This record gives sequence, structure tokens and C-alpha cells, in this order.
Amino acid sequence: MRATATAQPNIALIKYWGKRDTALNLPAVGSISITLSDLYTRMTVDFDDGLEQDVLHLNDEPNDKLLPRLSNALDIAAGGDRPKARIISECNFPIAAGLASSASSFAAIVVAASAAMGIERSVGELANLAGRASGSAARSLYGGFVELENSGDAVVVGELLSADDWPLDVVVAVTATGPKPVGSTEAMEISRKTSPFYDRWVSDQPDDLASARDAIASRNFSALASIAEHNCLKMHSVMWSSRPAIVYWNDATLACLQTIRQLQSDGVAVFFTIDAGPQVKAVCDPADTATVEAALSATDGVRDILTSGLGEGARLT
Ligand code: 2P0
Repeated sequence: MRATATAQPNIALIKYWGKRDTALNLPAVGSISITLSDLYTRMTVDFDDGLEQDVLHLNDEPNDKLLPRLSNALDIAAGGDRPKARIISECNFPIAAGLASSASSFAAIVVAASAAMGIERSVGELANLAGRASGSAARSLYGGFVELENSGDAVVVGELLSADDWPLDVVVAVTATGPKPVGSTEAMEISRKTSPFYDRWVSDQPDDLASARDAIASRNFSALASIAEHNCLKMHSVMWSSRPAIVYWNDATLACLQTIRQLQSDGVAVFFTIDAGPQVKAVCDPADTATVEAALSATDGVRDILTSGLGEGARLT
């Protein structure tokens, strides 16, 4: 009753922010993301009747902090009456810092737990289970360009283009490595309840999704850049206008945006996106990756640079 799965994080270009059902963890809006190739979470689940409690080892260290949500994900995937499990997680990038570590973790654990229990599930079923654990995790079941549709009692997730259909790179400028001040789940609820812009955010999302879908279908980089930056800044405007305000940015976050604006005016094919954290993700044409890496590395306050191509969905390993 043991299996190992690997999943990569995904970066939303059209963002998920807000829930329409907190009990089922259903998003209020659809979203479109790209799955990365070089950052990963590898998760082994070993169900053992002899254990009295679930235990988690993360990067070879015991970890009680992240265990409750992973135990909940095991309940979702294997049922509340499942045996207890030994969970061994390896992650090659910073956790809970706005780098989508929850997406890769929950995608991997659902795939590993299903296999360890001997339950065969379609990728769509696995995506729905991962999404109940963490909304963005549903998208990491698929590779390349992924759309999560917000309809009915289950989310519908599918691949718009594969990673090979339109190879892009993502250069992540790491501007802080600590955990974020407020987690996404709590922050989304604050926004839903208090931001005066929240309803407009939700009602505009279908138009942004349609624009991004068209840009991806025609591989139109400048059209995708324009809608992705707009959608990102709109999500952060909802966060900033929440009470209390949810501000994930720091000085270096803004400095990176200025660097990217300069690159764009120099003719470099690059655009930014920022999630629930201070890191800036620069999406670019692989021909421009070295230029983007050099410019972001030289930006004040940038501590590290991680570069990734686009990759495949979660799978057994
Ligand atoms: C996204 N984020 O679409 C957006 C953009 C952060 C900003 O999905 O409550 O960890 O577990 O469903 O998926 C982060 O939220 O939230 C997220 P839960 P999740 O990638």
C-alpha cells in the first residue's frame, strides 16, 4: 500500500481568487495556468495499519505544520476510514512563499494515495480530488497550458496546449523566502467578504478567460502578455482593497516590475505575473531567457532566480 507520485507547480496566467463554496472548495472563477517542468514535489504515501497517526517527513525532516492539510487530502483521496500513512515529501523549491508549492503537493499526494489504495481514477477525477484539497492543485494534474472551468459541482480541467506546442520559459525572481503573512485560503475569504471590487472581479473573469484562450490558441505572445498582466494586477487590486488589506508585495517586487517594463520597451518578449506572495514570475520566449535572467538578477532585492520550462501533469513515478 505504497506509491510515489511527482507533480510540478503551476503558475496561473488568469487567476483563481475567491470561492463560491468553501465546504467543497469550489472556485468562484475559472482560471488558466501553465505547468512548470523544473520545480517539483515528489510524494510517497505508505499506508500502514500499524501506525497510530499520520507522519510527514519533508525534505528528510519531520514536519507537523503541513501535516493537517496533507492528512485531509488523504481523507479526500482514500476516505476517512483509511489506514494511517507515512508521507515522505521532497520539494526542490521554497514552500508556502507564493511559488505554488500547495498545488504540486496536493496533486502529487492525491495521485500517490489513489495508487497506494489500488483505486483507479481518471485524470479528471484526480483533478477534482486535488482541487478539493487546494483549488490550484487541480490544474497540476495536466501539463502545458491548462484551463479550469468553473461550472457545476465539479471543476472541469483540461489541457489547451501541450508544453511542446508552445515552449515558453518562466524566470522566477525570488524576493523573499519566508512563509507568507496570510495564507491564500483565508485571504480569499477576506477579499470575498470585504473588497468593493470583488463582484466585478468575478463578473469580468469570463472575458479575461476568453481573451487568454484566444491568445493561447493562436500563440499570440503579446496578446497573452496583455491579458495576463491585466488579470494579475486586477487580482492584486482586489487584495489591496480588502479589509484588512492583503499586500504580498515588497520593494523588490515592484523593482522587478520596473525591470520587466524596461525589457519590454527594449523589445524583449516577456511579461510578469505575481501570485499570493512577493515573487515575480517573468514568462518569456526561450530566446530571451538569458536576457531576462540577467536583468532580474541585477534588480535590487532579488535574492535568487529559478528558471523553468513548461512540463507535464502529475504522474506516478
Ligand atoms: C492561482 N492562487 O490561480 C491563485 C493566484 C494564488 C494567487 O490558487 O484555498 O492554495 O487551497 O484552494 O489554491 C492559491 O490558492 O487556495 C492560488 P485553496 P490555493 O494560482
